[in-house]
Amino acid sequence: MTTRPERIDNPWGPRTPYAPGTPWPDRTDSHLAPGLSEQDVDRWVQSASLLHSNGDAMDIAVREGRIVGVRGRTTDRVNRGRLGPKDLYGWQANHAPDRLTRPLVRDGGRLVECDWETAMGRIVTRSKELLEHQGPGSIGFYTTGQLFLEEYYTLTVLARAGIGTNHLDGNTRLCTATAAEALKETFGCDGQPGSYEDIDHADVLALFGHNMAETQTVLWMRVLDRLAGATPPRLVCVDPRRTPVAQRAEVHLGPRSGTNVALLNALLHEVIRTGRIDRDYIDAHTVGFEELAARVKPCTPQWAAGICDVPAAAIEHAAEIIGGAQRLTSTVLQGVYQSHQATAAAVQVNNLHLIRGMLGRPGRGLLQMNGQPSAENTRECGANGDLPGFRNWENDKHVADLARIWNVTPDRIPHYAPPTHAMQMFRYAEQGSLRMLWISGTNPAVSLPELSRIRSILSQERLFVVVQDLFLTETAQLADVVLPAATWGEKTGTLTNADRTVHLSEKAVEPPGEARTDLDIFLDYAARMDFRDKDGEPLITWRDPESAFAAWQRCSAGRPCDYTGLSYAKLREGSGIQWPCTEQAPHGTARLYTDGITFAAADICETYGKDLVTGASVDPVEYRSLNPDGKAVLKAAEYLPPHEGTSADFPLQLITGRTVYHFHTRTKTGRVRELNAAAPDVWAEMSPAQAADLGLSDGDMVRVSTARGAVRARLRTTGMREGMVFMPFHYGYWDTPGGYRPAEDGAGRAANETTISDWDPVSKQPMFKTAAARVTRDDTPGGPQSDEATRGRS
Ligand SMILES: Nc1nc2c(c(=O)[nH]1)N[C@H]1C(S)=C(S)[C@@H](COP(=O)(O)OP(=O)(O)OC[C@H]3O[C@@H](n4cnc5c(=O)[nH]c(N)nc54)[C@H](O)[C@@H]3O)O[C@H]1N2
Ligand SMILES: Nc1nc2c(c(=O)[nH]1)N[C@H]1C(S)=C(S)[C@@H](COP(=O)(O)OP(=O)(O)OC[C@H]3O[C@@H](n4cnc5c(=O)[nH]c(N)nc54)[C@H](O)[C@@H]3O)O[C@H]1N2
Ligand SMILES: [Mo]
Repeated sequence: MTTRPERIDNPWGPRTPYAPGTPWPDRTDSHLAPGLSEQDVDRWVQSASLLHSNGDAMDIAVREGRIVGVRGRTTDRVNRGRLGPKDLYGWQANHAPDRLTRPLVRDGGRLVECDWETAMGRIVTRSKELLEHQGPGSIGFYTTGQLFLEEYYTLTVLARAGIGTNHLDGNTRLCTATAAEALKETFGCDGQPGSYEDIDHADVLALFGHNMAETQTVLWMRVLDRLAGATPPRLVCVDPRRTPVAQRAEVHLGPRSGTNVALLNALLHEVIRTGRIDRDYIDAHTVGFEELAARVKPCTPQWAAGICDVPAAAIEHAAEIIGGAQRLTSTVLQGVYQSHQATAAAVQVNNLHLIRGMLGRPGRGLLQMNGQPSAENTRECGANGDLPGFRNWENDKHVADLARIWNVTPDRIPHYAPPTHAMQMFRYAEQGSLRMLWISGTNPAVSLPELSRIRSILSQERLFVVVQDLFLTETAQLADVVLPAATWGEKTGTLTNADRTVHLSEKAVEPPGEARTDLDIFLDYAARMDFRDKDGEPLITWRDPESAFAAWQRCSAGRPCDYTGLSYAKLREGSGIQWPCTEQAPHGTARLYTDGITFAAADICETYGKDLVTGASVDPVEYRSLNPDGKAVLKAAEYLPPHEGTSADFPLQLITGRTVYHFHTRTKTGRVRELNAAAPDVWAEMSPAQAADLGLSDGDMVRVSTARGAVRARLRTTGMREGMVFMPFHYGYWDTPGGYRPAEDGAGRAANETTISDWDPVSKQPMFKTAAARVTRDDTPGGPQSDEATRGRS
């Protein structure tokens, strides 16, 4: 046995306890290549982590033109110097020997290396052919939450005003579409209300479907430090698994998956029944309270206990804690967003805050979390299913305003229907109306639901697939053109974390071989396509990150996500700054909605809202009459059972998610020794009682099957609900040890072989956390490693 690095065994490091209302103490974490000390570092280059949404600020250590380590930025508001395991070790993936260094094109069925001229030439020829013969709707772009703001903005302009297609979305659809939608439904507009500093003040913390300990390790360090200090906050956790968060909670509610709305309605019921509401706040700042109160009236804890299979007394206990809070901070993440009735449930957390007046003050923080490092920018820049600057596609004045900024006629910007969501884009490709799909910074052949279907869509002869990535991923292997991208540390740009903190990440080293930055690739394409504005001048006038940032600032001016008070120079002098940042608020803005609700008025709002059951749009006239003064909307929702219930064939509920050591499809973390050794292969989790019931025990090889497909995994018995099985979704096929692959009738390694093509009707976010499955023993040879190390921590 080799010894494991310290921060693998203890991801959160040592405690620095602190009391409420005092600043979070500093602690500077760093990791350098073996044998090096700080004296050996030539220079430190400012950056922030690209392996989660927390926005951990760090400096990159450079020696002889190579990255040799990282150190947390002690001055930064987000982490005060701390780094998580992926931050500390993840940079080594930049040096992976199998980085793509030259473009590839498909010739005679095989991908072969070529020069940029050939690769871009093919893309441009196909784009022009399609535009001429099939129109702009035949071209789609599927991007990510992992590029920089400058890159998304450029992509948005070239797709929406250059090509003129409505088919542009991000993998943020899989990630934070529900966060955006829930904020839009309640506040009329996207934009995180709270701040991480709320954790410093909170007397109650409530985490809904958020395994913060493993997915935002540095934010969890902040919570752990509060829990270790004087007058700690009380902690409520809602998660069917006994996660590290659940283990520290005063009340842990572990509902059946897909029942969040029932549970939240019961919490609302109790808070209202016991009169723990803030009438003045409700009257001044909200509409819809009577409907909400009527809707949750029958939702007693006993009623919810029957649906969620959680003791009624535990629900009452949680309601008492939440109802009694003076400074309530809540977070919501994938246990809500990727589960059944995603938006309806996320909105009920907003409602809890509104009826208690828990908004816009220190400790009164609402955080509809993000996941990816720059998901916020994908949303702001309109590279997801929205228009840039949180503009409303149904408001002609907003479209005209955008047309003015881009100097095009309004009809150039598609707004005949909502921007196409990712699952619909794949459907169009399946049906044949979409003929070119340009995928940047995402690996759908592992991360989308029902992989056999995704593979067959991407493999079609008639679909021209472009993939822009660092590696020859499972998706890139199916492409017609592969473009080698530069990444974090090799390019300059900005990224905005889950609490609106904007960081600058600077280029530290040269990218490998001929790899180019995503910005340069998009700019090159726009130039080759010769996109023009309405005066015949080039549509895109910027040439580098800083001028792209300036262009975005003009687009953001006067909108909620106003960047006009920021600059690269200002970010360089200091560290992270929260938007809106303007002349009036030059140091940024900690919290939104400190003086009431600001962006919900009909002529400002990003949306007029949707029906929480069907997703049907509310029309503008109805919105104006419902909400004439632009207040927050308290939207009630009825609990509905999950679409795919359990059955005799598939008796277990299947949920999928993450481990602390890996990021998504492991393209980076799987290539880092420390991280990969900590969790080298796929496993399935079950409670010991559930396993015993099936005649299985810890360490057995099992097959997890659903109506879509199956996965072979090693069984781990852990603390979680009975009747349930959990799998991490990180493992794909690029590094399959014995070459085991999903055969027609066999089982694969990727959890998404088993997940369902179904999504929330409101946010269109796929349901990775509600499916029905069967688990059986599987003794076929080969398959996941039995390495003790796969146990990691749990
Ligand atoms: N280590 C690591 N960190 C990451 C990432 C990573 O891949 N690895 N990815 C980043 C990204 S993009 C994201 S989106 C975030 C995601 O961060 P999280 O949302 O914290 O992570 P998940 O594991 O997807 O899901 C959270 C929890 O939801 C629970 N859950 C499942 N079904 C239900 C349900 O019906 N109700 C409730 N209440 N809970 C349920 C699961 O048991 C799980 O513990 O993490 C970010 N940080
Ligand atoms: N079953 C199940 N499925 C899930 C989830 C789940 O919980 N369960 N979670 C969903 C969520 S929340 C998310 S966010 C998605 C994530 O799903 P993906 O986005 O598919 O996962 P990643 O592995 O992060 O893929 C990012 C790709 O971008 C490449 N890349 C990294 N940096 C750069 C860069 O600078 N430029 C370019 N061009 N490429 C770059 C990486 O090599 C990698 O191939 O998965 C979703 N799928
Ligand atoms: Mo995500």
